[in-house]
Amino acid sequence: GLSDAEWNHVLGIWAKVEPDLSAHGQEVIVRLFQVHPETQERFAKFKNLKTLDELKSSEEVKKHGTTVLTALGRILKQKNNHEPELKPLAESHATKHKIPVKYLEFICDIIVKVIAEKHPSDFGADSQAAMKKALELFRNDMASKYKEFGFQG
Ligand code: HE6
Repeated sequence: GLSDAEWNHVLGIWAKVEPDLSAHGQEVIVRLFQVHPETQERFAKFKNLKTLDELKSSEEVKKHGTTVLTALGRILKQKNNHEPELKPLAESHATKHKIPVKYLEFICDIIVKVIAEKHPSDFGADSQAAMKKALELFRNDMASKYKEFGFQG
């Protein structure tokens, strides 16, 4: 797990993200689809978006980015006790969407990069290290829940 100091870093930077959650979420989803196009194919509703311009101007993409970061923020705020929030997310992503753990790693890396770009002076080395650790914990726990739902990830 993370120390109290590490959680303070994580929740401190998250408090800077939250006032503009939808812009962060939009950037994360657009970047995910650009860098890892195979992830976009998992979304029936985004198959029609072909160009970067279309992705950037899609209200649906923005809305989905907000949904994803809202769910992630709720999990981070539980610190090490995220089981009740994590379980339904793991269930839907394992059994319904069938999203490999590798894709979770992709999005987590992008989240760190987007926060670093948008908050250069508030997201120092300690803070970045803490966020990476929290996202690793999230992914590892998603992976073990996946297995409980019979998905090898
Ligand atoms: Fe997904 N997702 N997701 N997801 N998701 C979500 C929260 C998805 C995610 C990583 C989702 C995904 C494919 C997520 C999804 C629907 C992810 C919520 C709250 C919902 C919802 O309630 O609609 C992470 C890290 C978090 C917190 C891929 C690919 C990745 C990497 C759908 C295809 C699909 C869907 O609804 O179809």
